[in-house]
Order: sequence, then structure tokens, then C-alpha cells
Amino acid sequence: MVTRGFTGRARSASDAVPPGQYVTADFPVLTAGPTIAIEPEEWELTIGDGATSKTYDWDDLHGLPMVTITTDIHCVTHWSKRDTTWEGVSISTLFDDAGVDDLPFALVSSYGGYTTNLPVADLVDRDAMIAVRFDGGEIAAEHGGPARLLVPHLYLWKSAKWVRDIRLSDDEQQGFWETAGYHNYGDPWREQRYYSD
Ligand SMILES: Nc1nc2c(c(=O)[nH]1)N[C@H]1C(S)=C(S)[C@@H](COP(=O)(O)O)O[C@H]1N2
Ligand SMILES: [Mo]
Repeated sequence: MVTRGFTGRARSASDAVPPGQYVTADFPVLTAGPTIAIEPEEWELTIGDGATSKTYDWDDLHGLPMVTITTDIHCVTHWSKRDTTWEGVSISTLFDDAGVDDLPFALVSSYGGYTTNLPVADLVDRDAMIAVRFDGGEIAAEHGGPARLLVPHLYLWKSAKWVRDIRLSDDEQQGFWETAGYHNYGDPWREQRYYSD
């Protein structure tokens, strides 16, 4: 099975963090609302394009090839964390397996109701994954375990914790923070924090 976009190359050549960011050794928790408690046995992820959809449980997901990435992550609240290691299934693998059409826009939804949107190209042509392990262990519930989206090249609000659904569409629909004034795309290297940036 191909992993079209996943390269595992994650650090910028210059070793810098994006403008306006500071490096922290901590791993802050940022959630709009409570931590969602969900057991691996009850977790499911649906990938759909309006015509086709496929639902994966924990075992289904672990039947797909896993990839590992070590990458810096960047939160819009100005912290960056270096060299975080994540293991999971790349989105390109998942979309190929689900047989969904390459539509331009994705809306990602989480258990608990959080949503975020991004271009499908940023999911399939870059290092984006459904992560199930962080730094060699399970992902803690407050960080989105058992499974979260990880899109390391965009601000971390795009990396939906407790991910449950990715819907591909011809029409762009904005997510929770995007509707509330955060930048629609959120490239940390261009400091796309808010809509006016
Ligand atoms: N489901 C869900 N995912 C979410 C959020 C959230 O509130 N709910 N917050 C986002 C934001 S704004 C950030 S910065 C990161 C924080 O991830 P962390 O708590 O693991 O540091 O999760 C993102 N994913
Ligand atoms: Mo955030």
C-alpha cells in the first residue's frame, strides 16, 4: 500500500522555530472544553466523501501500515515543542484504503464536537497522520488519546484530538476556531494566526 505524501522529513533546514514562537519542554494542554474520555474499544473513525464512507475501529486501524515521525509542533498561543515522536497511520494510506475521492476540502470532527477544516492536499501530500502513540507510549487522554489527527506543518489547532470523522467535500466548511476568527489555513511559518493576518 502506498503512502503518497508521508516523508518523515519534518524539521526545517534552518533548525529555527517559526516567527513569534518560543520553545517549551512542557507539553501544555489546550482544549476548548473538557477532556474527552474514550476507550480504544469504543473509538471509531469514519472517512467519507459524501458518496463513499468507511468506518475503522481500533483493530481496523492497526491493520494498516504504521509510520513514525519526529517533528516540532507549533501552537498559535506561541509555544513550540521540539522533536515530538508520533506513530500512526498516514492520512494518504487511510484515504487510499477508504477509496475516497480526492475532493479539495476536509472537515475533521472529534468526539465532543470539536471541528477543524483544512485542504485535503495538506492531509495527503504532507506528513499528516492519525496518531495512536506519542513518545513511545499511548497518547494521554488530555492530548487526544486514544487517537488524534497530527498535521505538524500547520498550527496545532488543526490537529484534532479524539478524532472521529474526516469528511471530504467540494465545498469548504469551516471548523470551530476557523469560524471564531482563527486563520483559515494556519501556516506557522507565515504567522497565519488570525483571519486578518
Ligand atoms: N478535539 C479537540 N482537539 C483539539 C482542540 C480541542 O479543543 N478539541 N484544541 C486544539 C488546539 S487549539 C491545540 S493548540 C491543540 C493542543 O493539543 P495538546 O492539548 O495536545 O497540546 O489541540 C487542538 N485539537
Ligand atoms: Mo491552540
